[in-house]
Amino acid sequence: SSMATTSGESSTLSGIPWFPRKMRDLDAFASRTLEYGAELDADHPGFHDKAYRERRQSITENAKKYRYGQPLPRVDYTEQELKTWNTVYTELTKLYPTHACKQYRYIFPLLEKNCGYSPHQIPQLEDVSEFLRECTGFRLRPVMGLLSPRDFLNGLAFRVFHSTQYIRHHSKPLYTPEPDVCHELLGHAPMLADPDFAEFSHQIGLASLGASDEDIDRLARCYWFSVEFGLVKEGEQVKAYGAGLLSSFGELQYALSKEPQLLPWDPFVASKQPYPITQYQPVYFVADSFSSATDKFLKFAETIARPFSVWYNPYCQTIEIIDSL
Ligand code: TIH
Ligand code: FE2
Repeated sequence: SSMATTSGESSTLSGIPWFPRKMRDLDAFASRTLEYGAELDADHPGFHDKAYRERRQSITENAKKYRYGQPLPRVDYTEQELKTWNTVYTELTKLYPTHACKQYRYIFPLLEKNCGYSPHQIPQLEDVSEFLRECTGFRLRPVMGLLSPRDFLNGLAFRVFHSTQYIRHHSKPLYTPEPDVCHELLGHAPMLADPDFAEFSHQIGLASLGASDEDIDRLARCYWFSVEFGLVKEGEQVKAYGAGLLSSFGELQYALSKEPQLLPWDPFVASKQPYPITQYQPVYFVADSFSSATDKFLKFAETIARPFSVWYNPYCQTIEIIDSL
């Protein structure tokens, strides 16, 4: 039988890693960030720049304080930050017509019209989040830096996308190894407005709930080779849909050059494929479409051992557990 248990309880299922059961449970992630999160690594271009570090800290403090239901913090960006954004925006928008997938090209002008996307202003997460909610039910949530793959993927199960709000260091506008507001708003946000892509992302999130550590690793690699660095066929051509490409002027060109190796999207292969995080990817996976990428992903997700299945209840914003043992 398929009896859903009472929704929204944060009770622990014995032997299963904890996972959020209701939207408000995501508040628990706020203080847990990794690596570049609270303190910058020594080889980061901003490491020795005291003013940059302080600025970043004042932005991430608000992300840390954020709780479910509050409006997302607004940031009054400085002249220098706007200049960095202007460079990134100006260079990338030259490439989108030839390099970005058709869903991206369709949505981008809508963001210009509705959310203040322009070379002269950094859109506010709150405005973009509201727009996404109307398109696909996705919303943004501010985050200090990198979350653990488990927390980050769990957020997707609620159609919540955790976004940084600070900007990359002005010395290196065209590539950064870590997420920043350019990466979130130019890379991720436009794609999250597409219903098929949103569904694909949601399914990765659902598969991650209560998964073992090994399965989280496999899912994180699937996520990396799709949502972050995915390519998609468009007739005879190949275009980018991965956010890490759409936010990097350098890597976007490289990905569609003859240099990297391209493989057909196969989550069974992608889930085992290692990858570098501080340089261009040697391997990319090419999907036929987002709906076929989702079908293939769902076949893969069946191999994730879990003694229950889950369903997202969008009316209550809760995870329902079905056939729990
Ligand atoms: N490399 C991307 C950029 O320069 O915008 C940022 C990231 C991609 C993947 C994780 S962070
Ligand atoms: Fe990302």
